[in-house]
Amino acid sequence: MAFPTDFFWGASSSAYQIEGASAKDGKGKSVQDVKEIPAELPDFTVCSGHYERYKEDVALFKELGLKAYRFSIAWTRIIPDGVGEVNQAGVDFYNSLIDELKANDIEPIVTIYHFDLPAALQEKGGWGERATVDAFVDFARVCFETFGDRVKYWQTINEQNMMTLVPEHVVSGPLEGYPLYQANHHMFVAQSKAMAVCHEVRPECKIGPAPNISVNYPASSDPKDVLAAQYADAVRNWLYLDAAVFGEYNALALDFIKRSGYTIDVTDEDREIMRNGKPDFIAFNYYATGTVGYVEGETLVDDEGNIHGPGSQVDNPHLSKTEFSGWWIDPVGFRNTINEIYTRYRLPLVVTENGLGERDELVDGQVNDDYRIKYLSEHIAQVKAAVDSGIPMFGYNPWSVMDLISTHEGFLKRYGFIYVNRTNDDELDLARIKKKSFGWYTRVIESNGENLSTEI
Ligand code: BGP
Repeated sequence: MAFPTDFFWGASSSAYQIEGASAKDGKGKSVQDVKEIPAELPDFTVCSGHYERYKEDVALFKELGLKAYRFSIAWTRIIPDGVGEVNQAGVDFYNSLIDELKANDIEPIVTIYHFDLPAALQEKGGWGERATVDAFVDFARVCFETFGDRVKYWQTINEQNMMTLVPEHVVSGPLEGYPLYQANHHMFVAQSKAMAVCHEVRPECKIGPAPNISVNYPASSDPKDVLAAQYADAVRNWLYLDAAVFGEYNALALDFIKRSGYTIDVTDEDREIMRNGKPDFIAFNYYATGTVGYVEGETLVDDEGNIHGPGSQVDNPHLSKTEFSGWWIDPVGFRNTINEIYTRYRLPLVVTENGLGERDELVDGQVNDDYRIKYLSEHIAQVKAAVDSGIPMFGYNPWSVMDLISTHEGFLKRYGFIYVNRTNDDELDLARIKKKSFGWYTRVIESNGENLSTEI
């Protein structure tokens, strides 16, 4: 088998990280705009300047050879305070972007919500409040009605699992007293409702969740390590996909939540909503596997069977780490993850993020990112192996299409095929410069994934 001829070779971004223009044309503030940013990092007023330059950018995406582009819609551009009137200028922007993509035969794959909750909703308790569920579903409905004639592929919520496991990243203000797993539950309900609304409003459209999924290996064949890894996987991964696909709580994850002292109020109506909202596919982001060991005292499961945390991560002697972040590099783990997801859920899969963030250097007008070429080549080879083994995968959208603001390091850490000429403290001219990986990815796409050679 080979990649299907209509495989979505794409690339990925998110609104708050790429667009800039964070207060323009009636846009409201999101939690990203109001959160405290360390002095050495840029805020989100400019980012990559994509809001103004989207036409030039889409022309570059076309030259890159993209068949798809995965991006998100800023809730605060469409409904500035999270609820209420629609901001026409925001609608106009996404209409133009989508039309530009379609005119260039690039399929839009749209995330409804990527880490940028309206600040006005956060002030009222954010996802801790049931009112946010209704606000999200109303926003999603506006998206389906307004853009669904051209956007066929939708994702509900980007990395809900990371928002729950690392909440400081997406919740502005103090976390003390934040009802973590109740907020998480509200996102489940919101997601299921949005999937049902999508099918009702636009039966021809497809929709799915977009968590960050990667398997956890047991540190050894010691059954206790295996148990710890099972719990870690349940809490990190399967909780989110079981809720999206089966509309049910994963038993091990629920056990963990309860034993950790969290309470969740789940109503009969919630249960019904979760059972009725079904995804058409699973979108997922993959960066690095984990390895979990049973460590006496600070472990996931102690001798009495008590669960203390999402696992004690240990080193994996078989893998190396990325230079910048120290994340494990594990292409085969990508395939392990794909196999595990498909075996559990039997839905078509699309990769919505995967990639290498490094400190790219612009030297004589060029960026020789051979390390990224190697990383991507090895990871795409595993997608190919998965497709060869019969798993229905319909797209690969590495992070990121161009340099943009990373979640913790601004422009110090870059992922793109296109270099954006700016630093953290100087916006320079925002010129777009094709990296070496740009030409390499073009060739990959032209060969429909057959030519993965790193020589270029
Ligand atoms: C994912 C997010 C993206 C992106 C990416 C890279 O978790 O969905 O928004 O930022 O990770 O992470 P970072 O920017 O921290 O390197």
